[in-house]
Amino acid sequence: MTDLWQNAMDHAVALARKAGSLVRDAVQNDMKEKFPTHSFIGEESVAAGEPCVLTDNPTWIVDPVDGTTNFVHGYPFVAVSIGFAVDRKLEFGVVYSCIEDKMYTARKGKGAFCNGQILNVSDQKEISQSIIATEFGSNRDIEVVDKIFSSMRKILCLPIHGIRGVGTAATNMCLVASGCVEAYYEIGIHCWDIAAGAIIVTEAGGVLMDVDGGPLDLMSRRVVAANNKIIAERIVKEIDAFTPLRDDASTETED
Ligand code: LIP
Repeated sequence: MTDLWQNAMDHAVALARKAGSLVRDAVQNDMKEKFPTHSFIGEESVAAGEPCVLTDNPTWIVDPVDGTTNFVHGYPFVAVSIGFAVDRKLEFGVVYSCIEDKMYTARKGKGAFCNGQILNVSDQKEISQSIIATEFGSNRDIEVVDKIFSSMRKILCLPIHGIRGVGTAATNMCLVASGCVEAYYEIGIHCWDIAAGAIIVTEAGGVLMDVDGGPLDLMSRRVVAANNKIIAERIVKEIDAFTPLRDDASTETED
């Protein structure tokens, strides 16, 4: 019996690996062939030592598997996240929540959609009636963990209706765009986790900002995405902000 389950698990791991590499190849290689003059920022390419710098050149910002931990454990929220920026501004975003088979899309000035249905953020203005999404992230440094808990504690006790998080930043942002949660915030994410979701949120009528209330900086690894400014600014007041190493820290170029 033990061997039988071990076989099943080995099969699941092999299947997951196959699916992951299919997605990776499709997203990265196909795009490089089709748009050879475009720039490319992706989780895997940056891990392989390629630069992570946003220039005016048309740039694909891609996470083939957002929710890697979910993917490995079979937790059913995994997304393909593809953002596209020109002149450092997002033009469109596509997030495919694979297990749910939900295709979220948004193009600048043209609205946001899920499987073709238009998306609108929630119209809730009362923080006490809101659900807020966030994540614990992957940093296990005790000071960082304390700040994450302290922010959550303060936000929970405002009070709010609840805290949620599905383990993928891209999907959390699409849930803001869908009106299911009022806001999502996180410190420690990367540009490829949030680029596509960012334009999906704004095209659904939402707002983006930094965790200190300033404008969102895609490379800063900090984000607040909310249905409106009132909710976003209320959350910002409770966040114990910290500053992770920027995504472009080692590759910054002069303008
Ligand atoms: C993950 C995010 C998740 C966040 C993790 C990580 P990955 O992306 O989507 O929400 O909490 O810190 O960045 O690594 O699965 O692509």
